[in-house]
Amino acid sequence: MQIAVAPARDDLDERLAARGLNRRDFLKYCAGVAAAMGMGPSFAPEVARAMTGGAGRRPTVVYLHNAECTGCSEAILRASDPYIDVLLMDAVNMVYQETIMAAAGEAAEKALHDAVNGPDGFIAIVEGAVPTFENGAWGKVGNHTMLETSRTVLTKAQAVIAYGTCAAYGGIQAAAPNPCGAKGVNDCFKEEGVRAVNVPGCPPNPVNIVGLIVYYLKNGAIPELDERGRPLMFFDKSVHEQCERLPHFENGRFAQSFDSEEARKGWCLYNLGCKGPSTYNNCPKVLFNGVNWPVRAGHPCIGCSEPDFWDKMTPFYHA
Ligand code: FSX
Ligand code: SF4
Ligand code: F3S
Repeated sequence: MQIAVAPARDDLDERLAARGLNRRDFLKYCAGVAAAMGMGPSFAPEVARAMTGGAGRRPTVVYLHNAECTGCSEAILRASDPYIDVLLMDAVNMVYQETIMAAAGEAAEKALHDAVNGPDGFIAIVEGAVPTFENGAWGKVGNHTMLETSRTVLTKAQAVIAYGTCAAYGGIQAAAPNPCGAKGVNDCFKEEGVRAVNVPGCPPNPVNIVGLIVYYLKNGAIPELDERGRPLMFFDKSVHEQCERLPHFENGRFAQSFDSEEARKGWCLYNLGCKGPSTYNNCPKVLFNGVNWPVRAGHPCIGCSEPDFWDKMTPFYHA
């Protein structure tokens, strides 16, 4: 289903000033989002326009929380850049988000009901896995099971984004022995017609969901996905291929312990358990908060954006 896109407005400076933001810093952030999307710096003004509502109508967004640690929301809310607030407030109409919304009780329930049954449609973002055993009794919000609410909301959404590895593939809840029958969104609702775009990571990099929403706003459609439902523009390369320690790997220079001089000198962490060669994500290129990523900080990649990484990528350490 397509999302309507209206012509761009051109009052970026005014809209930024209204939020007390500096144009130069904002455009720098937008250039980072453009780079993550595989575009050059000249695309930054397009990103800026989309993020400040210039791409047209503001789609209604419903954001559900299922079984998870809320680290995905935290990654957004604690981001060093304030611009996600801009996106959420200016470019989309976020009507339901259990972590940050002011409404509670019946008012919150009504906001959700109205959005889901409104004439203009909506985008759903899901965080967390869906508990399925015993008819979903293992997870409830507002006295409705997560299974029931997710089914009602996601089957009506124009587009669904599974944000974080738990929503995408089940994550830690689905790790053996998976006592609540947790499943990722597509696994749970594919037969009911739901086709979620997966933005995995535990937590995901917020730049990837910003880039995805910008793409939606500009194109009115979802980008090309890999066989695991992830946008290729963010997940087409392995962590290993983009890693700054790769020259050490290629020359056989492997750190043998975390506290070694070799580890500090930036030698490869493969012998300490690094799963970068079998993990697809853009961490080395995009960085978290534009500052760092696990392997640069001296920690092996544990494969957090891959399905079943708690079972398939363990043990995480070989030290
Ligand atoms: Fe999962 Fe998100 Fe990991 Fe946590 O909610 S992807 S456990 S960072 O927070 O879903
Ligand atoms: Fe690959 Fe990990 Fe070594 Fe980097 S540290 S080169 S990702 S194995
Ligand atoms: Fe996750 Fe590996 Fe990136 S653990 S954060 S995919 S470096």
